[in-house]
Amino acid sequence: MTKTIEKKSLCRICTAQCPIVVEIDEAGRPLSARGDKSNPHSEGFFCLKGKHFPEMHTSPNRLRHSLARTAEGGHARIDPETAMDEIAEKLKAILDRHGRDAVAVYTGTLFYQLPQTAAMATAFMDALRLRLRFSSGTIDQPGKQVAAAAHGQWLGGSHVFDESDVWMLVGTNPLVAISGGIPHANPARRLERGQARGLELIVIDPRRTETAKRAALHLQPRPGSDPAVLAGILRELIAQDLVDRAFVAENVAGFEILEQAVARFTPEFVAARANVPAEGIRQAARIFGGARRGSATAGTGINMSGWSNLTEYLVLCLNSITGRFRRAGDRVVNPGVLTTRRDFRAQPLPPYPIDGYGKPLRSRPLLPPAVCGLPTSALADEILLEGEDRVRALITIGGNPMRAWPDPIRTKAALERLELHVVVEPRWTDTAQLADYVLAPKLPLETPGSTLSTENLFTVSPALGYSEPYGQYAAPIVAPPEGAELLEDWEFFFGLAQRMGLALELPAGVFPIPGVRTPKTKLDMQRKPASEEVLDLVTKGSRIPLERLRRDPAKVLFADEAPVVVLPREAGNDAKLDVGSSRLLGDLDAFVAGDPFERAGYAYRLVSRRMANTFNSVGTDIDALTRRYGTNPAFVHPDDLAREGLVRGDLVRIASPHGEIEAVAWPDPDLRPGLVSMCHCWGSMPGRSADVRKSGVNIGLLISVEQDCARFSGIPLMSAIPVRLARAP
Ligand SMILES: Nc1nc2c(c(=O)[nH]1)N[C@H]1C(S)=C(S)[C@@H](COP(=O)(O)OP(=O)(O)OC[C@H]3O[C@@H](n4cnc5c(=O)[nH]c(N)nc54)[C@H](O)[C@@H]3O)O[C@H]1N2
Ligand SMILES: Nc1nc2c(c(=O)[nH]1)N[C@H]1C(S)=C(S)[C@@H](COP(=O)(O)OP(=O)(O)OC[C@H]3O[C@@H](n4cnc5c(=O)[nH]c(N)nc54)[C@H](O)[C@@H]3O)O[C@H]1N2
Ligand code: SF4
Ligand SMILES: [Mo]
Repeated sequence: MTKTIEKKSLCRICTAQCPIVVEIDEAGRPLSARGDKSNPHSEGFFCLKGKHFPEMHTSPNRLRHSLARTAEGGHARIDPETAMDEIAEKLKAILDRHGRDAVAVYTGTLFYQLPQTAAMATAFMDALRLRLRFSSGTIDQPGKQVAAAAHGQWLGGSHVFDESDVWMLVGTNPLVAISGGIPHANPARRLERGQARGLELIVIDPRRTETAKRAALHLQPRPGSDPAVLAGILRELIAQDLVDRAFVAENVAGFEILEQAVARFTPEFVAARANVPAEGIRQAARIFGGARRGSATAGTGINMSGWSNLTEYLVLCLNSITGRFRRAGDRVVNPGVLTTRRDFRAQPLPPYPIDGYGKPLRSRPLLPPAVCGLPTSALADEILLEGEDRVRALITIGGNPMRAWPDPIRTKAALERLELHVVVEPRWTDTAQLADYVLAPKLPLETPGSTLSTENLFTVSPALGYSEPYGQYAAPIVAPPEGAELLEDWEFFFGLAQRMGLALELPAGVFPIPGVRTPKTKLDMQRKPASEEVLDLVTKGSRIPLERLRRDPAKVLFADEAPVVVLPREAGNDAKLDVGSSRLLGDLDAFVAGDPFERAGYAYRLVSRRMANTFNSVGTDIDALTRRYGTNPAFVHPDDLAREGLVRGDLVRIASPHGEIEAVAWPDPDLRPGLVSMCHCWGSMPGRSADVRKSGVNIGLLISVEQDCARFSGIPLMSAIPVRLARAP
């Protein structure tokens, strides 16, 4: 028997960042992982993906060195220093010739798991004064930033799950996505404990999800009809006198406007539009408004089904008119561990502009850049649209555009058109295969890390981030594979900056904190800092110094520190939250006028969903993770399958007004009839023949980036897509 040792770390596949124990063999190779049962925050929680996280470090498919495109069109090994020399020179030439708008950066989901990289890349883009920054955020939940801008944010913090007696989840399935909504660490157990305490869970989802099955009330609306459901609940809260009048009088503007805007959403009207029982709307209001503490929060489902901004805004209104916030003198449950030390105050950050942040993209003249960032759905067009000032160079990091961006045919054409595409990526993805340079990074077990990214998620929405003062440092515990020549992701940005003569100022944190000035550090560009140093700078000014976490890795909870309480409103401050934003509530008129996404001849709607064992495109190439279905099946209600003459395993042709795919049919009795539910980020390169039973299919082929895109963010219709089904010939 070979001897193995065990070391602790954090899984970095998804934002749950579960504490894990990694088994390492005599040669220092990580073999497998399990949840860390001794960790008081997660209590051993982890998932099957996490078990295979170490293998991603040793997999023969992992890129062990960087690659550059050859004159013949293939790729050949290049050492990273030479690659950076060449890339810096090419970037400089493009910038000199065409200006800064010829260069764009796309940061994907994995990017935000790497605090040092997020900070260094931001410093690099700032130093370049780079305007064209795109992220996966605008094809995810961009309505959150839009709604927060229109509504304002409460600087005292919201109620957290563990203390709440009601919780409402709209278009999110945290028991599978483990992505917030219910705190990441062990959401099922937290829910169980909450319910034992009396918490009532309300879920609004057209699918009877793993989370919905445990709800006190599950409303299963037609997809895309959430504005009706939420407006109906708001109206009932007011009708049943469940509004926190004192909180509203002091802190909320626009109440009468909201009251008027939702007046037409009687339970009967909602029942007809959303196809949920009228009594369910009354009951939801009774449960939500009757509780003392709680929150409503939303996920990708409602952001992708056409009414992203409006729905997220109505969710915020629900929380505000019921006063679901911490008040002066309340103890702050999580004052932060690794994030910048800050005050909590019982006052709002007042609304700020939704859009008008610079000039519109060439390809989207009617879409002024908004607070959620530039529309990633438009990036392919920015590359393709002819003109002197088109995008010619792209840096992609922590993302996989060929799988993730809507309309992969257009994406492929765009990526092929680029003069320079640099991809920082550990796998030989479809995207990497189209790149000019692929820089192979070290992976998390090989580099120092921390929980900062996930902690920082509180800035994105209430009910995200950690619900207790938890923080952890993760030391590098293994060396990269023998013979590998790898850089840490952040080193690439530092290396480019050095070569381009840029002076970098490194910001602390991963996402900016509303109302807080982030500490910044000027870097000595002559000397590359050590990774640990960068981590120190990224956590500079934190409430608990990172050094304490390094010194005592067993201590990960800091509830015993001096309590932090919410301060009273500053004298003379009369800021208010706004629940009467005409720019957002105006969408209710368009909504009432009819369903703009309906198309004659397309009887079904395809809704988005996540599968438990893969994370976006990560894991779709690992047998142990794809075994259950082998593919991303098209889940359909058994009655619908029967009507279409299909049985499990048949190939079904799914057509939208934009495109067509073939998928493997799979019965799902938990689905509302009339729907197809499918997971994204599968499939193969467009134009290459592949077996959908093995490679799956890219549902982005059904999505148009030109039609049915939301205001402000440009997020396309990625759920509730009208489709028709037919047996594949
Ligand atoms: N295992 C796993 N975990 C993941 C991911 C993964 O791929 N796999 N991806 C990660 C990422 S990038 C993200 S952003 C998060 C997302 O986390 P979530 O937002 O929780 O994602 P889903 O689990 O897809 O849940 C979305 C739900 O919305 C429902 N839905 C679809 N259309 C509508 C609609 O019109 N109205 C309503 N009310 N509901 C609708 C779907 O049925 C689905 O249950 O998950 C993260 N976690
Ligand atoms: N049709 C449809 N499309 C969707 C969605 C949907 O529901 N339906 N969901 C959308 C959502 S919510 C999102 S967030 C996007 C996801 O969009 P992306 O973020 O673009 O896609 P991912 O597959 O998550 O890409 C992550 C990449 O990071 C790489 N990676 C892993 N570890 C590291 C590392 O340490 N360093 C570096 N540099 N790279 C690493 C992985 O190998 C992977 O290729 O997709 C969106 N697309
Ligand atoms: S939920 Fe699974 S994939 Fe996500 S961090 Fe935990 S173990 Fe890793
Ligand atoms: Mo996402």
